[in-house]
Amino acid sequence: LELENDLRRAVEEDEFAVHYQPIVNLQTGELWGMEALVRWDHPERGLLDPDEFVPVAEESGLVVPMGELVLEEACRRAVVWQRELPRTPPLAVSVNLSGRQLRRPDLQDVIRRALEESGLSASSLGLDITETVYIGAMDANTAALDRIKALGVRVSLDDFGSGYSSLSYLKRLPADILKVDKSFTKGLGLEAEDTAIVQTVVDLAHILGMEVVAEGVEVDVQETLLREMGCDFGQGYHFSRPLPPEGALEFLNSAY
Ligand code: G
Ligand code: G
Ligand code: NA
Repeated sequence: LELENDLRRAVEEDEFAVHYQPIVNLQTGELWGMEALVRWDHPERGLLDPDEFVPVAEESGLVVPMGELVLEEACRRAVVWQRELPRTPPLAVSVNLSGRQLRRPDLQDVIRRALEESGLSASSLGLDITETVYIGAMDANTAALDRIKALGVRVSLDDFGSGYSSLSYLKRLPADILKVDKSFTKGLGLEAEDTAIVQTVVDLAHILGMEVVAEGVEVDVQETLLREMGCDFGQGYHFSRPLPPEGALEFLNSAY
């Protein structure tokens, strides 16, 4: 409860920081975009990772105003980066959406406002929803995702394969991108099963018209195998840890 009260204040005072993890185009080697990852700059405890407060934010509903702050910050930041480093295609940014945010009737308005106020083009924004959230209420979530896709933003299914899911939902999933859970990336080149699963997911996603991001790329051999498999994008410590905005700008400068 103390944490919840602290979190309420954090939302009022905007004590959040947003870090950014690069996502790389594996086929060209170019930087493709950045994933926004929230941190809490707690006045006494210092910088906290999401696992220390996102569960409480979820339970209390504070994840809704928190998520709005993160979305607004990420859109503003992406516009600054795109201005400083113009290129084609423009740098993409993606933001995590909680189940609570997805179920809000005003979500479409919140996203539209964040785009308008920042001047970011909808095609530069991606929204990530975790697989377990999606399959928890598939009909309602499909409708919600259709509404936000109508704005022109990209939708990604996050942590694909991490839950007890069935492949049948992919038929109805209105996502542009599948993000393969890092537990599969881990075994690439080491476990024949993981290698086969990732290859199959890449092929299946492509047949269904989606692109694929491999999460948790940590070593060179994983990057090489993923490229050979035709995986579109990679994200992980091999490329970069999540970086504060200044560090992300340095990464951007060095990647261009
Ligand atoms: O940053 P880190 O790698 O520790 O992130 C851990 C998890 O926290 C991520 O998998 C992501 O699902 C969640 N997370 C990070 N940022 C946000 C955010 O802005 N909103 C929500 N709802 N979850 C986030
Ligand atoms: O849940 P989500 O996939 O959105 O969050 C990404 C999480 O994974 C963050 O906590 C981030 O710090 C972590 N992460 C990012 N890259 C790597 C990696 O290469 N290896 C591992 N083990 N974790 C990673
Ligand atoms: Na994510």
